[in-house]
Amino acid sequence: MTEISNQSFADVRFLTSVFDLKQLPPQGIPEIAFAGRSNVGKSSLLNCLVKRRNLVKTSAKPGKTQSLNFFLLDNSIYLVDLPGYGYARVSKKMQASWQNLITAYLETRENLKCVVVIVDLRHEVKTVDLQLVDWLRNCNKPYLLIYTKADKLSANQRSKNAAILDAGFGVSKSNRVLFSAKTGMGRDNLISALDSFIF
Ligand SMILES: Nc1nc2c(ncn2[C@@H]2O[C@H](COP(=O)(O)OP(=O)(O)OP(=O)(O)O)[C@@H](O)[C@H]2O)c(=O)[nH]1
Ligand SMILES: [Mg+2]
Repeated sequence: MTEISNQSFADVRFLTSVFDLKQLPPQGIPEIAFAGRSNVGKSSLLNCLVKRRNLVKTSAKPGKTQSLNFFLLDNSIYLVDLPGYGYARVSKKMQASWQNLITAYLETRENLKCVVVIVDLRHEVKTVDLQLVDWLRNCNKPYLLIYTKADKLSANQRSKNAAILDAGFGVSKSNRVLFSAKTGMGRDNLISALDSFIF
């Protein structure tokens, strides 16, 4: 079995972009999906996790990732970068079609071991994020909350904001990770949390 904590990340590659459920790769190996609002830093977190600067395309403009992008780690784990939700400047029709695709994907994918829900540590709980977390709870889907962009706050402000988010989402410290893709803060905690979901 492959533990993420044992990875050198020498073998990680882009596999495929999925725009339609029919295009999903076979389910023989565990899968971890990365979800969150547009521009929150999903793709950056993935790059940081696999120690690549530009494996996953990131952008200062929201709405960069528009399909389910599958990456293959050591031929043994799928990492899936999801399109961001809640970006008002994408047409309603586009938003609805992404939402349908993401929901259908999350509902049907049996090898999905964990949905990593990424939120911005600087912001209060957003309704769309809470809706996703509640929906995952109702479907009994394992999830992990990440509070990212921690580098943008002082240590003091970090703990204050984290406590507010903990209360808003109804999670304890052990169910979330403070993270920064910029400094790598929280990367080790993220990896051990993911390993606990895979096994
Ligand atoms: N300071 C700081 N900036 C970050 C961090 N994570 C992401 N960013 C910046 O936030 C912006 C968006 O990052 P992406 O990783 O493209 O965000 P995304 O969630 O994949 O966005 P979409 O694909 O559009 O939904 C980029 O300008 C990143 O450099 C972080 O931890 N710290
Ligand atoms: Mg992205």
